[in-house]
Amino acid sequence: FVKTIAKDEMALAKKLVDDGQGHLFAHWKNGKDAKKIKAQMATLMQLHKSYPLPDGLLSYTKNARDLLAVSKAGKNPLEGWSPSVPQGESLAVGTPEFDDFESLGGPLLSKVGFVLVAGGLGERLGYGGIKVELPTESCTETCYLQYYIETILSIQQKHGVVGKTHLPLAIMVSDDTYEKTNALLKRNKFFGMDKKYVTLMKQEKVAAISDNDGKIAQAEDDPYKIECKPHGHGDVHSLMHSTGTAARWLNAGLEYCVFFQDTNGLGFHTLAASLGVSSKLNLVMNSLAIPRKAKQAVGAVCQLTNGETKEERTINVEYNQLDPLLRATVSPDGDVNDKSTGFSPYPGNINQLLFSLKEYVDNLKETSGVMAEFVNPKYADVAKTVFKKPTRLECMMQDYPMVLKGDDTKRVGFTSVSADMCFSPVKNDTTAGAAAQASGTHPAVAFSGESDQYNAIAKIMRSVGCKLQAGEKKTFNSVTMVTGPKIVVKPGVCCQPGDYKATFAGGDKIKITGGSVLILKGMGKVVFNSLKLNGALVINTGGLKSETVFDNLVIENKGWTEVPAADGPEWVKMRGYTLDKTETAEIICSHHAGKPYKWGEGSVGGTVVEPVEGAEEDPK
Ligand code: UGB
Repeated sequence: FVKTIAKDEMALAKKLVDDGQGHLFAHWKNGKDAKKIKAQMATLMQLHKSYPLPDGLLSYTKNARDLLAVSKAGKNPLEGWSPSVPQGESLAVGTPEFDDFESLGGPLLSKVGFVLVAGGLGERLGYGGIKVELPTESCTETCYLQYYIETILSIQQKHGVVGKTHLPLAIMVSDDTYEKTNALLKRNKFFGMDKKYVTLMKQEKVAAISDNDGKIAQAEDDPYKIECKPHGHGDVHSLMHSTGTAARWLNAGLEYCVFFQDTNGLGFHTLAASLGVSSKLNLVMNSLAIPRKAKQAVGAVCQLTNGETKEERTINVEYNQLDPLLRATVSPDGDVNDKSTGFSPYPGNINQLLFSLKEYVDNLKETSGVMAEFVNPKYADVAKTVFKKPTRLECMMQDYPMVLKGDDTKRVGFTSVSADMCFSPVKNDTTAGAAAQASGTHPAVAFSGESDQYNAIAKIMRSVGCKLQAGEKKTFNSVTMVTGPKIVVKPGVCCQPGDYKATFAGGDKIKITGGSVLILKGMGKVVFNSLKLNGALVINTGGLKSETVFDNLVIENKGWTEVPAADGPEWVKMRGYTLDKTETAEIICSHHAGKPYKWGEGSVGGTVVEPVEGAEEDPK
């Protein structure tokens, strides 16, 4: 085969044979199938080079053998460790404590780099495209990626930036998501973001393993093809290192970076407050968390103390490992609620992670960002010698505290906020979502993601005194949610809960019925001293220079309602409804020579109203 494959490929093939992978080459026949042999070696080289340890594929198969031996022996990886509640803050929106942390973190917003992990295919959701292209809600049909970028741009425009840089966004993609993510960005001109500040980092797959000896799996129908599988979101740390992204951000003057998931429309309401907690507690890693119900299928953030070495680690313990750990140590009843609170004492991990950038970059230099791996084979026999199908090693981004050293191990904590304010992912298809809701857990479908977004804004508005009626509960695709009032406030108008007080200054003079729709777009400043809304109102607040004060606005029209929809685009079918926009009042604010525009008295039905004078620049 000397003529067919390159020198370095031959060297790798020899090493693999010594590693017990002779089966990968057993079908080769000299002088035949040169093209297929080349393609197979290209895949093996790629797997070899992309694995972030020095011996590449050989390190991978060694790790696989070690972890599979532990799994076969049924050893508990947490043996010897005892859990307790870690340091952190539990906060509620609308309390002085939340406001204090938000004020402390507010000035740090302009020092954050954003990291979106979007390499997952979303198999549980069963959507044909990429998840970040899905609309967050049906009122404005803003997709997730646009929503994230709008948030970053709004923070940048309102809070300024450090030095000469812009607030950057890094997106981890995979073979499954790269092309569509890139095309979505290009088609939409990066949603207004300067493309210089968007970095796409591609994670590579790893080889599937077919037995306890770490044998690399071949595709069933073609021995020249290597079966490959995703390695998990833990790859994001080695990519932040190998692409130089984390170091570049630190050099540009940023101080924090936040990691977030592909479909969570609530993730950023708590960013300033979390930054406040990170700053006050001097944390290197801060997990945004939710109060966790015992046995809920989310991991628990625990402080683990080793009985022998007294070593301490604050880390996520996955829910399936938590119950046995608690039974073996501090709680004979296992994973149960604290009677006084009705919740598990351990905060629930939602995988939104805030890092202090300096320590992060220092640690990446030492560890290259390589996370500890785990393996989860499904065995076909009791002796655990045969797998039902090939398995692979995986790693998770929340396992980062395992690679911390020295005092940094003590600087890990959490910020817990109720889930309705910070976590509503879209992960399940309609059948799984309905089953989840029937069993008492959150459905995590497109309809719930949408309703939770409206309800979170309504909750913030109520916390500043506004009188909002609760909307009707409706059922679509067997999932039931409160559907109103439907309120969308673009981050350019209000980004953090603390911004709402000034916007809805009238407090209880803001009255909105449960079936109403209120949409505030743009980047302008608006102040409502009084608003009565029964219908649909869309206000384009204009650009940064616009300032409009509504003293007494009364809107009464037929508004918008859901109508069941079994057909249409995939994102509509996932919800089971579409919006009938029957009648809308629309106001377009513009800039009035530096003076706030006073709306004064005004009663509007379903017409389009434009305060004239002063052209407004497009916010983007
Ligand atoms: N992701 C990648 O970018 N690459 C990958 O290889 C895999 C995923 P899932 P998961 O939210 O309740 C996590 O699949 O892994 C991205 C936590 O581990 O939606 O099952 C993917 O695109 C768990 O502790 O979640 O579980 C997405 O953006 C709990 O917090 C993100 O990673 C759980 O999320 C999450 O991927 C949860």
